[in-house]
Amino acid sequence: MELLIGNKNYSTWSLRGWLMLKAWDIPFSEQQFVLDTDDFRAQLAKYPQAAGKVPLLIDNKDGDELLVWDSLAICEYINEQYLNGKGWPASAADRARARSVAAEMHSGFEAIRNELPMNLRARRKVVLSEAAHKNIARINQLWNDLREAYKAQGPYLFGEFSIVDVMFSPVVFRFPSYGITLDPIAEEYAETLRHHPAMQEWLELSKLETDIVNKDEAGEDI
Ligand SMILES: N[C@@H](CCC(=O)N[C@@H](CS)C(=O)NCC(=O)O)C(=O)O
Repeated sequence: MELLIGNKNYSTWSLRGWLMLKAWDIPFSEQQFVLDTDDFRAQLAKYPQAAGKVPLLIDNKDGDELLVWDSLAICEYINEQYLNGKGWPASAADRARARSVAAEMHSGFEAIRNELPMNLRARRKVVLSEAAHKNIARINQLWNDLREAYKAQGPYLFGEFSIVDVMFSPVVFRFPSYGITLDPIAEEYAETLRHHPAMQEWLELSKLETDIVNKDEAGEDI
């Protein structure tokens, strides 16, 4: 399999696709492009049936090239084809809850996305809107509630590492850049996810990058 991704410093959606494969040790090769450049657009234009965005997963199966775009679709595909369903919790009730949380993350939190772009190398001060404060409070509440409910089963949101953690992976990387801390239980979870070996690998690789993507630079240096 091949995964097309953007800059590790900035590309939240790329991180999800990459983490989904890395966390479960699924072999793949990666091609990385610099976001917001002509080269990026030209490379993605080679796959007209996809969305022109990263991550884009290409699975070469029996001579056929299967394209999967959109980070959540990639998670579902990997879960179904390579993990025998292990990407979601085991019980139907927990799966329903996990899918609700993953979908809420995937389709919402617009204010955080706009005002706190992932920028791993930055340490910045930002003035947040009320909508962003509400997004942060909702995440704080979700993480506290889930940790409370599943703490006996492991350190992640549903106990064992799952697609829900993959979906929140960029969020735990975003907050330290802007000095945002949560309640102790939620913060402990964020720290656990940041220290997952695959997250640390992404972070280390991001430090080798020097490209600047202006639209993802927010706030003032501290
Ligand atoms: N819903 C998509 C969003 C993907 C997305 O917006 N990717 C950004 C990179 S973080 C991108 O490719 N932007 C390039 C562009 O829009 O030209 C997903 O979940 O994968």
